[in-house]
Amino acid sequence: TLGETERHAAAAHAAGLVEGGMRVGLGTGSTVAPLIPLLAATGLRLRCVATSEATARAAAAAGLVVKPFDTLTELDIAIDGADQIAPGPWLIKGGGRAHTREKIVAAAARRFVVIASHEKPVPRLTAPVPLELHPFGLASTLARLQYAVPRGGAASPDGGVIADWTGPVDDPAALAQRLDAEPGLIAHGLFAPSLVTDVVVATGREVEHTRR
Ligand code: DER
Repeated sequence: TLGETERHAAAAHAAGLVEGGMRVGLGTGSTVAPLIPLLAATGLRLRCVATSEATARAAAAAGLVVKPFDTLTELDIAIDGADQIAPGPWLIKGGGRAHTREKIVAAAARRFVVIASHEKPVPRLTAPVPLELHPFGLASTLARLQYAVPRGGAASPDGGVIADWTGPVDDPAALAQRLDAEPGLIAHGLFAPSLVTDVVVATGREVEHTRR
């Protein structure tokens, strides 16, 4: 399908940025999925950390060396998808419930490369913004964040409750600041421009790579 072609093209472009010996952060989701076999096929000696159990399993199955999450203090490169990419670039991530580890990995990486198919760039971010809320005090957190709606389903592997901010996202910086001030919040899915070094968007087979 067009989506598969675009996800593969973006992933293949990002795989070309990875060099032997690198410490690589692997994101989570369907755009990262084709990246994993492509990285394995390079035969390069890599040390990877995964942002979810699903990614860890896929990477190990492909023959990549996956290290425990916190054994690597700094990463040379991290590659991940996004739900939405707005000018800045501001991202919304967390559709796959992995944004807490994804943000930690993005922040630990010297280079954070976002890979996306053509529908991800948007003129402005819109709800939902994924949240991970601490289970302790959940009721009081939800009372304060009146737009936060628990998503249901399994808790995050880190024990948090996945919820979604359904309110306005007109000013992502202001919303990120408000969410960061919430004691019961573990992480939110707004990724600020300071985290992102490269955006790789595929439209058909055409890849546009924007570096900051
Ligand atoms: O949940 C996540 O953060 C994913 O990385 C998401 O933002 C992108 O998932 P996709 O590549 O399946 O669209």
